[in-house]
Amino acid sequence: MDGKVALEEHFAIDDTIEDSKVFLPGDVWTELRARLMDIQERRLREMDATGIEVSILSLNAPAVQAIPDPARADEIARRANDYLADQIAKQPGRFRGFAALPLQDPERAAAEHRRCIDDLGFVGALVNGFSQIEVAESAVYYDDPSYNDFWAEVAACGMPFYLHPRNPLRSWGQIYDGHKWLLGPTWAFGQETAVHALRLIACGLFDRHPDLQIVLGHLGEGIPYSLWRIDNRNAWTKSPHPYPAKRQVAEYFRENFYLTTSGNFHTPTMMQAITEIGVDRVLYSTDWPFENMDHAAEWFDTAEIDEDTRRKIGRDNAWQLFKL
Ligand code: GRE
Ligand code: ZN
Repeated sequence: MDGKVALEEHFAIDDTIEDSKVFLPGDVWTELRARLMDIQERRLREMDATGIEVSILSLNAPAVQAIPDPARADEIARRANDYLADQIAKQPGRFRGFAALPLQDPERAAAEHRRCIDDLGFVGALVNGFSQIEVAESAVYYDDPSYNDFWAEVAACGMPFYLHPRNPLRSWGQIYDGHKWLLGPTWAFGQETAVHALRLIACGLFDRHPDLQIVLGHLGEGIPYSLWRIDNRNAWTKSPHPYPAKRQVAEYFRENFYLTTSGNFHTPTMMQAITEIGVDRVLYSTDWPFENMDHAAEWFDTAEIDEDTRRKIGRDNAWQLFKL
């Protein structure tokens, strides 16, 4: 299918490139490094070859979220965002941008968000999970009340917020001890991000901002498969553990979330996502350069779905959501 839009597509700058090395070291690193640092050459050729008209680009992970010093996090976020804006200006018809945000300081993050949308023309933000703040051994999630004003700013600007994975801190990841293979995209990314998304739902964020839209990759980080159980566990007890939000988790999930196909090129999983959240809330993505654009396209372009559905997921939903 031609004219696709893809929105979990990463690049790196010198200050952040090393963050990606732990995931694919050794021989593959040379290749991954080159893929991450390139924007105008191979990336564009791959987009042409796989029918992607527009890529919405975002910084690699965890990058800014893993810089405990708030001033330094702000500096790197601004540097990455300025670099991205320059790159987009070379191919404005093919590239758009998501802001990297220094959430170590909610006020700075809100200001950078505003700058990226208003001055740089970005179409939203992509944040790599929790932020480490002041000390490396910290993990702050964005349901914390200190982010109330930040979220008000994001909601007011009307552009989506992509909650992208990162690994748990090593000191908090005992469950993975001796099973390093489960870290990253195999399992830990999804678990970490799904819990963060559920925290946002439960804290009442979407009661305060009913129009706020969150994007999750990887066809929903496992949530669609668990959605019914999240709301219906121990249904015989009249009041299981309460949370501040007013409604059931599934209601927010269906009104405040979009899911992308990044790194999850499997039709039954996509059908499950469509069944739970609706065809208007699923968006094509690849997760380049960690996944291949040709693997994504060969799957998606021939998946057994009707052409209306392919068009919506491949292009129209994103076109509308990001006001392209
Ligand atoms: C990603 O950011 O999407 C990613 C990584 C590392 C490994 C795989 C992956 O940062 O998808
Ligand atoms: Zn990704």
